Amino acid sequence: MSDDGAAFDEELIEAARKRFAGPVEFLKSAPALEYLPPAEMPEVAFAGRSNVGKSSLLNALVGRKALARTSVTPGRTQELNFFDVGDPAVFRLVDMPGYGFAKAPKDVVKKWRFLVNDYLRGRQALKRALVLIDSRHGIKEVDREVLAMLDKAAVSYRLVLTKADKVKATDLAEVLARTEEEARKRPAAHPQILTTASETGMGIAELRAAVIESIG
Ligand SMILES: Nc1nc2c(ncn2[C@@H]2O[C@H](COP(=O)(O)OP(=O)(O)O)[C@@H](O)[C@H]2O)c(=O)[nH]1
Ligand SMILES: [Mg+2]
Repeated sequence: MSDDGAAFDEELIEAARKRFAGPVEFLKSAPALEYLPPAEMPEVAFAGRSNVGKSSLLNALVGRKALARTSVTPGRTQELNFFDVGDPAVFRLVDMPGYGFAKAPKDVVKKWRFLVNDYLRGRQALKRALVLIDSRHGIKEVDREVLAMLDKAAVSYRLVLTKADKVKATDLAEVLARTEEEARKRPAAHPQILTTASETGMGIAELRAAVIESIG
């Protein structure tokens, strides 16, 4: 089992903490490609199955209760949400619409695929995607479709386990090992997995560092 904390030095952890303690502001929602903001600074995108804990993780990242809305009705937010970090902004966080919700109508799934594919392809500003995986479930088939999209678009991504507080240590070690093994086989995946829990703050400092590291 890897020690994720060891992957980032103290200086980076501290710089990341400071950066996220500063201003983070909602910029805009893009329901379609023509509404994307200009690609004028680096972007780091967050993706994951609906209910994976993405909104909670974004809120924990910036230390706020309500930057991103938690538990809105799945499928309601079929848009990319952009947040400016820093004032003046130095990079952007992109909250991608959740996928894989059970009752999604076909046209919604199709719209998701088009929007995400359009965004991923040829977005120079996109430095890395963080793909969230529920610690209780590990990588699912629907996640693999998204990972395949990222591999194909050659977008560098890192897998992040969420809700680690919900599983026993032995199960967590097992899901981490399985996830690492799969990441090693995927061309655009970072080999190191982050383990997080918004609920307890586990791995949040490292996640901040991973974001800062990815924008270079
Ligand atoms: N125990 C625990 N619950 C979490 C954690 N993160 C999110 N949740 C819960 O999981 C549900 C879905 O979270 P949300 O952030 O809305 O997921 P999203 O649909 O991916 O944005 C909510 O009920 C959260 O309170 C976590 O780290 N630990
Ligand atoms: Mg959400």
